[in-house]
Amino acid sequence: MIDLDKILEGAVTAGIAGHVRPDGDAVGSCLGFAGYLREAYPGLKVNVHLETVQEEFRFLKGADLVITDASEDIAYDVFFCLDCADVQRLGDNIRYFRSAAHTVCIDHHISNPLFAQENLVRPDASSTSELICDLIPKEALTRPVAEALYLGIVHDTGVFQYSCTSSHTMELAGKLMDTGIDYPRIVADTFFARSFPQTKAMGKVLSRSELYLDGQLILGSITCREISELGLRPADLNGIVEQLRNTAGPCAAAFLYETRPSEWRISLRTGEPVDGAKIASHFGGGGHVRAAGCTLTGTLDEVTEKLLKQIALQLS
Ligand SMILES: [Mn+2]
Repeated sequence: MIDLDKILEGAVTAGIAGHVRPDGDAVGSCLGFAGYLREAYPGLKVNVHLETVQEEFRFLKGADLVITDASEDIAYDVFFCLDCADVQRLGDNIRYFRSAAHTVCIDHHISNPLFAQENLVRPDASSTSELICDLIPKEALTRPVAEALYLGIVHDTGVFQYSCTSSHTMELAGKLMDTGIDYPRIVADTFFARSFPQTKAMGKVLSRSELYLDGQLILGSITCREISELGLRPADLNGIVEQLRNTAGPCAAAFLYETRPSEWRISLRTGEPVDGAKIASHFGGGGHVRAAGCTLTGTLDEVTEKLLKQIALQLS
């Protein structure tokens, strides 16, 4: 564990940032942590930097204060980098990491190279939100902080479903529930709810999905043109790879979405014997054994071919 009192001793400003295309865990851990620091260290000026905050997360306390453009020159006394498997995942906010006097990384990705001056990296934690919850004295947990952390844990565990969920995760989630948060609403409105265009996008991907490698891989894709025709952004495609993975038979699911012409983001969800993190890091990406991602360039056929080759290596 890191010692927050020691890290923040004498500090006047603290910056917190999560990864690009922030997901529930990135947003939840950043806002939960910021909420706690603002309450526990009243003299400290705390800023949160995130590329964007999705509509469904904006009810969280402090979401309206998030700085989304990285144009301002700020040199923080302490800069916390949350849920980032590597420093590049900070995107444009990397400038605040570079200019900070002291840097701290809090993360749960197994591929994390411990890139900050101080690192709290635990691959056995379900989420960065779980790590933040561990850091905070439980008697200091307030409802707004608990809402943010519960949201983050819910998103990274697939509502306590994935194998990253431990009994410790459940204990912490129980402590968060005890603050009186509306947990059914958090799950329904931020995890399961989809807009109509999102439902259409999911239908498109699922109906065109194909089996490869003797039925051991299911693969679905959508082009950037189709994404923009539906009025969606790549961030709106969460949940599709999990639906592919629900298919009985294949031990791996891949969802390919084109972020700009000929650039494909690949989301992997895998079961034994396929190690998604290994495949993703082969292509310069990262993630977890069961959930990982990377970016490849080329035509859909070329990208699919490259991916199949790597998965086939693990199956043989
Ligand atoms: Mn995470």
